[in-house]
Amino acid sequence: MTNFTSASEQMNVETDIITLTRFILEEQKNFAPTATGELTLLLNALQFAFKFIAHNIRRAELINLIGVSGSANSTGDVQKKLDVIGDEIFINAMKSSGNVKVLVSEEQDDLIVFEGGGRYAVCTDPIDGSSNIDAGVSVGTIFGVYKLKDDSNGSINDVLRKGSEMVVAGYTMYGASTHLMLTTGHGVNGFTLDTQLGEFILTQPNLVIPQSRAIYSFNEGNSYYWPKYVQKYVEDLKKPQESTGKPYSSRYIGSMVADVHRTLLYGGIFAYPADSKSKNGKLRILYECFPMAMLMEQAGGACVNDKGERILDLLPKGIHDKSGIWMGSKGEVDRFVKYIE
Ligand code: P6P
Repeated sequence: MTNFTSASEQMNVETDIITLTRFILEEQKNFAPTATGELTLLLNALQFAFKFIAHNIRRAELINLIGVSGSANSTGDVQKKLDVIGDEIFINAMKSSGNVKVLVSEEQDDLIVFEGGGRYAVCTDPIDGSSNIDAGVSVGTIFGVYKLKDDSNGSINDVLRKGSEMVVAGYTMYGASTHLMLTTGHGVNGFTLDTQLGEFILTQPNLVIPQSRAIYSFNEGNSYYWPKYVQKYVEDLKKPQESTGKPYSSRYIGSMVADVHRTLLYGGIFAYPADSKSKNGKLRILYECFPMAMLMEQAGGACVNDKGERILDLLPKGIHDKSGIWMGSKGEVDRFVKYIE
């Protein structure tokens, strides 16, 4: 048998790429052969929302750069904030999918219950970190999905549930390129948007977070308000470590999606502690803490609150409830938990 070298190999062209659409269908076949396909349709509606938001973010940056933005554009229309654009795109994509019954958005005070069918509830921060966008910092959409309770026609009881009941979670980060990190409960897979193809392509299959890494990511501007045990923990990170003779590195972007993305890929620990100023912390349980916690655990990491309790076991009482959060490499989270009084 002569060695067959395909033309594409000779031209170094990948001819068997896995798109997100193909990946979702294969997941359905592998893990839910008897599924109705509703979740697959929902994931495709999510995919469209990410593509459209990415398109608008790229456009918004261009518009800002050419100075049309301000409070109104050249034709006098009020310039919509990116948060509002992202929220409207998301609401319309979920509503038109016909598979979403309940939607919780950071931008909406109240729950949205759509007319018609739909067996899923989606919790989202449509554009997290948007205050950073003018500085060119990556922002992102964070999302988590619950399947409606069997006896439910869509109510707040479908989302005031433990994070461990989420069936899908992830984020899409809009930066130099658009990255989607997704879990459906079978590990974490990373996709990159090919803007020419208009497809998310599988680029980081079965992503696993390093077990430990000497990187910490907190806003130390709040350290005056931190409990003593947190201050002690961080102080010890700043000393030369026995194992390496070097202190930890500090990395903080101030956009959760960007900080979590780096932590997933490189390892380390990201935290937004609850403290005497913020009381329950700043990050929202349903659409920031839970989705990121599910991703971290599915990637082999860990995620706890300031008492060391597993974030996914928390039960929110309100759709915008907050929690302190510590997440990342299991070795790093375990080290933090030892300091809790
Ligand atoms: P601080 C962005 O506004 C955000 O909600 C998260 O994306 C980010 O992790 C956090 O707030 C940053 O907050 O207080 O450090 O600026």
